[in-house]
Amino acid sequence: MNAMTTPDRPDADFTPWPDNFVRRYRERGHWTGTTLHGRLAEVAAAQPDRPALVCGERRWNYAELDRRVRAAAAGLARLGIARGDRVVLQLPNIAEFHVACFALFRIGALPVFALPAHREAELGHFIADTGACAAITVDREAGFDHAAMMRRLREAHPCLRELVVVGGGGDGHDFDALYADSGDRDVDAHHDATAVAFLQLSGGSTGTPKLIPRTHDDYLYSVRESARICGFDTDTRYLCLLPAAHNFPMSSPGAFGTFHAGGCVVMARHPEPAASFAVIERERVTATALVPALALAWLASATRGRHDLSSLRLIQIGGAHLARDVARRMIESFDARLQQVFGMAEGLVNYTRLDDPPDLIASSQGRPISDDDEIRIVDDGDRDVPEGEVGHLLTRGPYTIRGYYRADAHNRRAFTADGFYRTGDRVRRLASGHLIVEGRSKDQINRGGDKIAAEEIESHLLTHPAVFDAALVAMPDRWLGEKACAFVVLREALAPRELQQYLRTRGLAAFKIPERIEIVDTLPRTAVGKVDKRALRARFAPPAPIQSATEATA
Ligand code: AMP
Ligand code: DBH
Repeated sequence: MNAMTTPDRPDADFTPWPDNFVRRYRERGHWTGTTLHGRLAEVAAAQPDRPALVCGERRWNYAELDRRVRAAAAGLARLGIARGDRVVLQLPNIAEFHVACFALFRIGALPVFALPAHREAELGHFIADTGACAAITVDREAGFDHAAMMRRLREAHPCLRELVVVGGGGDGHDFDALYADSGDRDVDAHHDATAVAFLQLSGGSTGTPKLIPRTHDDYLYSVRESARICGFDTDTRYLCLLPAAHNFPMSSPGAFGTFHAGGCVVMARHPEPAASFAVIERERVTATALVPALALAWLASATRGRHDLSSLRLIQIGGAHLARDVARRMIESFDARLQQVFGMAEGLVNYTRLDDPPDLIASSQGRPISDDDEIRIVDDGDRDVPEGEVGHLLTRGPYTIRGYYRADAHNRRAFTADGFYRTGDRVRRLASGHLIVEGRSKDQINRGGDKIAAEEIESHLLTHPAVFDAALVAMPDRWLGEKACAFVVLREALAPRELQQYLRTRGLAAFKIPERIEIVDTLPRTAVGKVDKRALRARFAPPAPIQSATEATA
């Protein structure tokens, strides 16, 4: 436990905005003092009969969603979960994700968002880092027994007292039992919008993943403005295809933006194109968010022409670099508007605007949400580069954090002294304010939107007795954009496959296991003795382009 954390100040590890900024963001109407669950309750009261959430055969209107959120909050409170407690939430894209989320908000407990792909290494770190007292998970997903994993984690981490399992499972509490006999009892809803609402995940570039404390005030601002920019309203039917805990489908405008606008969220448990097209047709979906890898899969899917996708008005693509040519093909191939989204769980989100010319939509990653998003593009010495030139993107604003959770040493590097977040992205800016992402300076692999911190995997590799040195770099991949390749110097013979298997036994998410392992005699070094990753990356040839379904059959 961190000495700074006291029960009455659960978010003492949170770096607040300085007072003059707080005043400014309130005066300008960005921060309204409304909580995320407060907004959901407002919408539910205003339009109880409108559809709110679809999950397979289950359809809930706002009254039903609101009732379940309140009942689940009462149920969680009965388990002793209280204001300020941290609760690990690992669920697939099912309705319970949002019920759990808003129920925890009502209590004032902080969800710690985990991806379904996360395994013991990541979850163990989240639990230890946050002192989580409970976890909410699913019994099985994609053939994996999540409940059993959480039970093992509970044995290893005594702080983790309670386990709630959707679908029941062993000695965990059944999620559905949370709703039971709470009658009309309601928890005394937590009202402090300045408080941290949850801990979001960062892709990270360090040895251990860092957590991102987001407040109700700052997050609701980004959600509200995102919904406005993207034209979400009560007729919006948003398909949540990407993992629901990811910041993009949660808030840009995502599910929260849809709820904010009074629209309907459709949860998709499987992201395959054929299944997505069927759901779009059946549910008359109007908007969805993809990563570039999914956009390629949509283009390549032969099933596209078999479905009526005419309801789809907006396709958002973000999370990783979108090739201009793929953007153009998306514009040509679908009758929906394309929008590029360049965002980060730390805050800043950029959108191409709905009325931007198609060329700008295909070639830029959009401009910031807010006039109060401060953008600096600087050289290695933090000096502003001339307008239009490429540099490191720094940002500060009404929904960008001032510090990671419990990471003082890292915060000194990740933020400037005056509070700008060093995004690690290299960008240039057009006269219109639109940004073009040209690359990155952070030591990270962006595997189709899933971020892999090189240092995290290198340190796992180095725990193997046969490994002397290791460097993880991105190699080009025609579907995912990038995959991870580990260059490894060995002390004794070891097959690459054994090393991959070893990483799996360390309990890492599958997407982080390097697809390729190259055994080398030495790693190249720069003049100052650092591993020369640029030289390692240069060993890969660029990938061949992918044909779309129509081209392939032509
Ligand atoms: P995270 O900090 O884990 O939320 O990941 C955010 C990072 O994803 C950004 O800093 C970028 O490096 C990358 N990213 C997100 N959207 C885009 C995009 N549209 N184009 C290129 N990179 C992106
Ligand atoms: O990659 C991201 O983290 C991201 C992409 C688009 C994001 O957090 C967002 C939009 O909000």
